[in-house]
Amino acid sequence: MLKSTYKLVALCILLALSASTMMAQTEDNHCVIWSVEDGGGTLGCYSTLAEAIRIATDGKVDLPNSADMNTVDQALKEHAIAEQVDRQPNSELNMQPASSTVVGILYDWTNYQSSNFILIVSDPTGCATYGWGFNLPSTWQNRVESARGYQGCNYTQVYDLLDFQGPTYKCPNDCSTFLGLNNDADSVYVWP
Ligand SMILES: [Ca+2]
Ligand SMILES: [Ca+2]
Repeated sequence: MLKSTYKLVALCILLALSASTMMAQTEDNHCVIWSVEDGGGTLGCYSTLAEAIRIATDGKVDLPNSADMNTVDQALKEHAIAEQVDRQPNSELNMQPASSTVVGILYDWTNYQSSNFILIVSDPTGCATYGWGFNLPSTWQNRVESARGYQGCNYTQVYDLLDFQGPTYKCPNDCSTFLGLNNDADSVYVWP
């Protein structure tokens, strides 16, 4: 009797563990993080790229959840141009900058495929004058393989270790592969 109770408890634990693993796999697909300069906090992970981008841009880039990578890429580029127009001296929106701006997207696989990690900053001018650093959380370390930059961020530099240390590779946009540092980066800098 005791033995079968143990078996039942073990089975329940196993089921609970596999359920949480499956949940983590579906929820961890599209994550959003602030730069080190902005405190480095996370805005969480979302089940679709469109939803993550909506959160990352305060709803300014609002696409259907079915939107693919290329649609999102195009919308972000158009949004960057619109933000530049907004900052013209005569614009009514000039006094209301976005509270978060996407400066880059990292991808789990080469050629901008699979899960992604969205880099945001509080400065709506993005990389207009300087670069931004990001320490990747443990679930995203040694994982990314390609990147695209936005808002004037023309280069992505990956580092093997946290805090921009260790072997590094600086890649111009669009960066379809980090070559020898694929699945190695723990921190990233985006540069003008
Ligand atoms: Ca990977
Ligand atoms: Ca590493």
